[in-house]
Amino acid sequence: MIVHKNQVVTLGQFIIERQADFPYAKGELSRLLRDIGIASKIVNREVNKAGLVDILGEAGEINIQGENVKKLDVFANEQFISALTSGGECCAVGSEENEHVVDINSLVSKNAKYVVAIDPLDGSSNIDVNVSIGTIFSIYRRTSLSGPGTLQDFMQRGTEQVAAGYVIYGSSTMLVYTTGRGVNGFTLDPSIGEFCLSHPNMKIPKEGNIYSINEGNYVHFPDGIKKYIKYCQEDHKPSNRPYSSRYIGSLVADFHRNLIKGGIFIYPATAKSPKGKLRLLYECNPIAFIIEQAGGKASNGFKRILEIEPKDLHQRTPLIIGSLQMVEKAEDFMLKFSPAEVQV
Ligand code: AHM
Ligand code: MG
Repeated sequence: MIVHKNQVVTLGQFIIERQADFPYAKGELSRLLRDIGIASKIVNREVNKAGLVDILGEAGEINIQGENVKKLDVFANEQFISALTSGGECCAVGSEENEHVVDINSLVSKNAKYVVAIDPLDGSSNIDVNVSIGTIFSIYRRTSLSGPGTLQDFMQRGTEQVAAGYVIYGSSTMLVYTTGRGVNGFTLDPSIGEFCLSHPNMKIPKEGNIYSINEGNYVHFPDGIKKYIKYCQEDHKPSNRPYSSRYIGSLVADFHRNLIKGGIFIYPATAKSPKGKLRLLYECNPIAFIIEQAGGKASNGFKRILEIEPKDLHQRTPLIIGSLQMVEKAEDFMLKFSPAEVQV
C-alpha cells in the first residue's frame, strides 16, 4: 500500500510504485499509461484554448500564425496515436475517429504487446459551449503473437481489459484509471504540469439520488426505462425520491459526477438508435471496468457490459451504469416491462 503523508504523489510515481502489483509486469503497461497521461496534457492545453478559436481561426482555416487549425477531436486523436507510437508499447489503436484499426506495430521498434481502444475526445458537441468533455481509453493485451495489430486483437470481452480510464477536461482536469485493483483519480496541477493523486481508492455510494438520461427521447424509450424514470420521479421519502435529474450530455462528465456522488446514468436503446448510441469498446467497457472496481454496476439492461462479446470495433450497446442498487432496480424494470428487448 502506498502511504505518503502530506506528500504529493504524481501519476508517474504512483504508476511505478504500483507496477509490482502486476504478475507479468516488465514496465510496459506503466509506460503505456504514462504515454496516455502525456498526450492528455497536450490535449488539455488545446481544450483550454478552445474559446479562443474565434480569434485564432476556425477549424479548417489558416489561423493568424499561418497554421492550419484542426478540429479538436481530430487533434486529440493524432496526439494519442502519436504518443502511443513513440512510447512503443502499443501495436494498434482502435479509435472512434478512425473507421478501421490503426496498426502502429510497424512504427514501433519492438513487438509491442498491447492494443488501445480510445475515444480521444468524447462529448465534442460540448466544446463550443465551454462544457466538460473527456477522453476514454481501454487497454488489452494483444491476442495475436506478432506482426501487425489487427481487429481480432480488439475482439475481447471487457473482462479482459488490463487497464482503463478517462480524462475529464472540466473545472479542473482529472485522470481516473484502474488496473483492476481499485480506482484512483489524479488532478492536474497546472502550475507543475503533473497529475497528482487527489482521489485515492474511489468508491461509488451503493445508492444515490441522481438519475442521468436524455429525457427528450422519452417517447422512444423501452417501457422498462419509461417506468423506471417514473419511479425515479415518485414522491417516496424513505427511499429519497424523487431523485434529482442531471444530464450534461458528455458521458465522462455525467459518469464522473455520479461516481463521486452516487447515481445512475442511462443511455437506452431508442427508436432512433435501436442498439443504443454509445460504443462498447471505447465508451462503455472502460467505464464499466471502473464502476465495478468502484463497487458499482454496468449493464445493458439484462447482461453485464463486460461480458458482451464484441463483433465490431464501433459496436453500440444500451448502457445502464452507476450505483449498484440503482442499476439493479432499473434492471428489474427492464425484465418486468421490456423482456422482449433482450439483446446480445
Ligand atoms: P460523441 O462520441 O459523438 O461525442 O457522442 C457521445 C456522447 C456522450 O458523451 C454522451 O453521453 C452522449 O453522446 C449524449 O448523447 P445525446 O445528445 O443523444 O443525449
Ligand atoms: Mg464518443
